[in-house]
Amino acid sequence: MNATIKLNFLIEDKNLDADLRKIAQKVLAEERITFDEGVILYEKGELNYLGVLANYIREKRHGDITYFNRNFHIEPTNVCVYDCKFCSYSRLIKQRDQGWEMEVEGMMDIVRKYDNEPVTEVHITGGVVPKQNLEFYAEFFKSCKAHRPELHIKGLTPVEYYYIFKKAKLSHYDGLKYLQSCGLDSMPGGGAEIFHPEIRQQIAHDKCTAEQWLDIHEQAHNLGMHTNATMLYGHIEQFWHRVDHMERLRQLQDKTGGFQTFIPLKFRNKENQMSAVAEVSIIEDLRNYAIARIYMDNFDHIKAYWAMISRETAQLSLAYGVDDIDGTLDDTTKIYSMAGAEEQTPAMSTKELVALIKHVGRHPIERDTLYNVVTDYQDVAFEEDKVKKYYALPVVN
Ligand code: V47
Ligand code: SF4
Repeated sequence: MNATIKLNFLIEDKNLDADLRKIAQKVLAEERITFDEGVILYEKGELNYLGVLANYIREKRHGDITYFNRNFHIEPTNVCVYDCKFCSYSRLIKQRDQGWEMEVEGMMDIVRKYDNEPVTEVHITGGVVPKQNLEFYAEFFKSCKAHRPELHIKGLTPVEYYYIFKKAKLSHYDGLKYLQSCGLDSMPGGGAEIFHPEIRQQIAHDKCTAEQWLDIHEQAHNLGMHTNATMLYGHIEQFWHRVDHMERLRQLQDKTGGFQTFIPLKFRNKENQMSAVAEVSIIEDLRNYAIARIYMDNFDHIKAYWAMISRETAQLSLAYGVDDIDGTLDDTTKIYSMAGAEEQTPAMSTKELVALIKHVGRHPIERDTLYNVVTDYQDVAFEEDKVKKYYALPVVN
């Protein structure tokens, strides 16, 4: 059954709650849902209902297309001046002997490791330390571009930039403009956590505020850069805090149009100061992706970060609004493995990613950071033995 028929079926269901029917009608009419309706979705929306709405929007925008990219990560340090309660990965300055702090040359060694690989993006993020300052990143961005000009640098978050620009006595706009001239191309979505101060104060009390995070993205957009946005969910926040978070992003997107992708990040509870907080279920993950797809009507893409939620959940998410499952990557990212993610050494080849997407009836496309098509894999066949590792879940629709 196609997605439109399913949505109409649902709207005609006499047993459907009146609020939920109204929201479904709005989705069919392509009308924006309100803050209160966002909360209603979280409070009353069952998985099947949310899946029908989110998949309708997903297929209307992208059909079966599912994007991924070929990237690698550099985490310049895991030492950090901040003390986020959910962070399993960082070490405080006083414990810096237990962590790592790279020099520009060490980062360039990682870049050179990929010289013969067809990667299109380097994703850089990590902790915040005084010596990795404006000059440090300027030198790295310049060296990276000198070595491999076409490699897209998706680098650092407002958490790092707020600290670096304050020390350098530069405005957000001037700091970003300077680093853009050194080679910075775009910004990943990290550091957003939950914007509302009631929660932010408890989980990330000493890093940049919501307003500072949003302003740095706004200035990046003003400079013509594209950026992503994340939301760390499933810990001590309530549903309305998630809606508040998405609402702030939706408003900035109305203003600038500079966001590409919204990435909900599931809180993982291993070895951090919030280990007593239970993780939410996979059902809640899927509900959350679906509500994000419905609420964020001005975001083109919803991404599931497979390294964090497992390959199987990433496959399932493609029926709940997600159209992007991030990149092929090496074990260079430690943020999730240290927090208890299923993937302890997250690495997936292009063949594996393609198989994963095809097994749930979707159409794999390798993209670059800006969603230009690099390779359409729909009709590319790989050897069977590479795909047998995964469950072949039922084809969607
Ligand atoms: O900001 C840290 C999160 C983020 C935990 O833009 C945790 O393409 C869950 O932003 N449980 C960094 N999450 C990663 C990130 C990202 C990832 C993939 C793609 C993109 C993109 C961005 O990781 C942090 C924080 O929100 N995080 N600790 C944890 N225990
Ligand atoms: Fe530092 Fe980022 Fe960890 Fe917070 S989440 S402690 S800013 S590395």
